Formats: sequence, C-alpha cells, structure tokens
Amino acid sequence: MNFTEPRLCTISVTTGMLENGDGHYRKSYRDLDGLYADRAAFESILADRADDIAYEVTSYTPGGKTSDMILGVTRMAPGKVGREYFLTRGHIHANGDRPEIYQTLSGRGIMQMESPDGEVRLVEMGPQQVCYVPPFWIHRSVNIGDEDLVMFFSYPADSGQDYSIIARSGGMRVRIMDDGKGGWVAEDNTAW
Ligand code: S6P
Ligand code: ZN
Repeated sequence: MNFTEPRLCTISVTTGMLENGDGHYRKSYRDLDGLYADRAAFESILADRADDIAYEVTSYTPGGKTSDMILGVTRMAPGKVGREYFLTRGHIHANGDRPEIYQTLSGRGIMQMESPDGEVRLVEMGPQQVCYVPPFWIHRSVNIGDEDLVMFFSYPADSGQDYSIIARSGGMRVRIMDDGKGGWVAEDNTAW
C-alpha cells in the first residue's frame, strides 16, 4: 500500500502564513464587491485601495479524499466598511456534511455561523480558542479587532465551498457592526 507521506508545516503568526504548504490565494477589496451594506463606504475603499489584500489563505492539501485533511491559515486585515467589520465571503461546504475546525492564533474575531434554517450563532474568539464548525453550517470569519486576525483551519479535503448560497439569500442573516463603544453588535441584514 502507498501511504501518504507525513508533512511538517510551520505557521508564522507574524506574517499569518503557513510555510511549506502548497496553496496560496489572496482576496483584494475589489473581490469583495457586494458583501457590505454601506455602498458609499465600500466605494471609498475601492477608490484608494481596491487592490490591497483584504485576506489571504495559505494551505496544504495532502489529497482529495474525505479522509485527507486540508490544513491552512487565513490572515485578515483589520478595518471596517462604514460601521461593518471586515469579513470573509462565507460559504457552506459543497458536501454539506463536512465539518471544520478553526483556531484563532492572533487577533480577535467572530466565527459567524448560520444554519440552512436561518439560525444564527456568533462565537467570539481570541487567541488559542478553537471553534468546531459542525456540518451544514454556513460560516465566515469577521475581524473585530484592530490587528490582523490569524486563524488556523482544517477540514476534509473533499468538502468544497459553495459561495452561491450567500449570494442567493442576500448575504448572511446578520451583520457584525461597530457598536460605537469599541465593541460589536449584530444587526439584521435588511437584504436577507
Ligand atoms: C474553507 C475554510 C477557509 C476559508 C477562508 C476564506 O472551507 O473555511 O479556508 O475558505 O477562511 O474564507 P472564504 O469564505 O472566502 O472561503
Ligand atoms: Zn469552510
């Protein structure tokens, strides 16, 4: 039998990247069009930093089977569009029964989750806290801090990502907004 070779990868928390992986992509602010509520505030970000990196993902994929585990790191810059904190696009796994684990390595974030029935769970996470994202939950990360949010993740390699579920429903059910007192508040997404 051919056994998969073990692999050692190193996470640099300062750069927010997985070293010795085999995957890397970046999302610029231009790529995030349509996600945020405040159109005018988004346009003003596009005007002067459309091609800056909003978040980037480095990963290692050992194979493509359910029994292969993808592992990687997401690094997301801090900031807001109007009052809304920076976020990842969000998705449900295309094979919906595949779970995921996320561990915050630095920064402060929220794991925003929504069941297909529209139930909302908001899990605030600081360094060395781990969130189990169960099968079927739509998930996205939100950076509610003032530094990079760096999160380790791992999930079965045949999970896949379906982004259309978000687009179809006008986004996720709530938006994570600045509460004006240095914290956050979840407000209904009126477009949902
Ligand atoms: C994939 C996993 C992460 C995200 C990454 C970016 O299942 O949840 O690797 O892809 O955090 O988020 P998004 O929503 O743009 O894929
Ligand atoms: Zn995922």
